[in-house]
Amino acid sequence: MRLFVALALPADLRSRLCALSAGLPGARWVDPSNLHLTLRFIGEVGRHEAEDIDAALSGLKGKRFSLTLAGLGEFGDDRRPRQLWVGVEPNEALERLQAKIENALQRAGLAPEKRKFKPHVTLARFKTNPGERLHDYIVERSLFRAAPFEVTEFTLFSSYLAREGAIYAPEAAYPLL
Ligand code: 3AM
Repeated sequence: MRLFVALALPADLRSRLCALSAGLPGARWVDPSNLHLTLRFIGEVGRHEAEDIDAALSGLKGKRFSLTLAGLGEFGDDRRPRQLWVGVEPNEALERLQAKIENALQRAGLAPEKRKFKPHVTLARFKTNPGERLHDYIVERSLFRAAPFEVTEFTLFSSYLAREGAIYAPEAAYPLL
């Protein structure tokens, strides 16, 4: 199975993000039920490895915290934009949780993640390059700020690539105290 660790988002927040998901030609909007904040991409693993990962994450002790989504940005460059995302206000607790997850996964035998953690919620990927429209879209919504929400758990998701696109399923949730 293909796995990743993420924060699931409350329904009202997903609705709020959904309201942003329009008005950009070439955008392939993420399905509202799929909106999430990735903490660690894991990739394809076998059953035993998945069990080790679950055990490592179950043993992790983390604290609840509040998180606010704000601002928009893109990954990629002007010639080839890859992802449109909503950002996160600076959040030490989130960084700490992510570092603990990274540690736990390395103890479970995974190779270290080399890429720096850039917290974001992907809103869209691109079928074609929207060009200037993408820049305008981001600038027009730059003051976007959602209400803070309480992060009380993190989730191990499986990702299944279906013909209609990715289907994400929560496999296990780990409470924060
Ligand atoms: O959270 P976002 O949407 O940015 O793009 C995939 C998605 O990121 C990313 O993992 C998240 C859950 O699927 N992803 C997919 N393949 C990846 C890979 N090989 C990857 N991230 C890193 N390496």
